[in-house]
Amino acid sequence: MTDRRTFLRRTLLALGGATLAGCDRISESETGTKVLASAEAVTRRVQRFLSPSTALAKEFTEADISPVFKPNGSTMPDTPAYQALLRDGFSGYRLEVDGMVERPTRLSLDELKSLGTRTQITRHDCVEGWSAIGKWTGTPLAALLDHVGPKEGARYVVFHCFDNIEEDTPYYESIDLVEARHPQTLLAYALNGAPLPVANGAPLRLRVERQLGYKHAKYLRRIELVASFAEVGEGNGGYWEDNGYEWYAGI
Ligand SMILES: Nc1nc2c(c(=O)[nH]1)N[C@H]1C(S)=C(S)[C@@H](COP(=O)(O)O)O[C@H]1N2
Ligand SMILES: [Mo]
Repeated sequence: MTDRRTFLRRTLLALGGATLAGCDRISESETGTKVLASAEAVTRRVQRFLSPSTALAKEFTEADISPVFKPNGSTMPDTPAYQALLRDGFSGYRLEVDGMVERPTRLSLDELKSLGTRTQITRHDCVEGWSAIGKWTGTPLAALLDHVGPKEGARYVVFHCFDNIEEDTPYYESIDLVEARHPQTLLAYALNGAPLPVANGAPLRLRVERQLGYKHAKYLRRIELVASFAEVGEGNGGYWEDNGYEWYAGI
């Protein structure tokens, strides 16, 4: 039994690797895009097989917490909407939740907190080659999904942010509903026991612990449920994905 599983895992890994190795060559052709998309689907399935959708990312102890949690990307959104909220200490903040949901809503931070809360100490890995361990407190995204009721056919959760990462280009990200319902996927409002600092995404940011840093959208403005993210941004599921990064950024 163990041998068969090991064999199956190795085969799947090899298959995923082989498919991906051809990426550079095939991406130039028009069909390349489709092949690439399916290669990524293979990676995702292989990864889900190796670590099932319920597997937890490693959690650490208080002693492991990094003295400084390095801020990266946007660290002070300069949009008027964000600046106005910041001036009032985010008292006027409402998270918008809409798209393919039964009960679209706008929630204050207190209303969000009342849906449930969880604290976890995890390691954040950025593609730029640095990591940091932090203690995050937030509302499980699953609890919010239960509150709004995804409609039949909804497949992805899109996170729209307050910051323009380039002039007139807002940061955004997306994950699928499996990742969204994972117990460690949080809408975090605190870091290391204090309200989330502006540099790290105040007042609310995503934690999606089994994926790389750029998936963890900061400065959440609006959460939208969709059947496909083809119509959002440039259609690849996130700002960095529109610039060539992979949509599924499993660690
Ligand atoms: N809205 C928004 N979210 C973002 C980014 C950003 O520039 N804007 N940068 C991403 C990247 S690349 C990383 S590594 C993390 C950094 O989170 P931190 O600033 O708390 O370290 O946020 C991610 N989420
Ligand atoms: Mo990053």
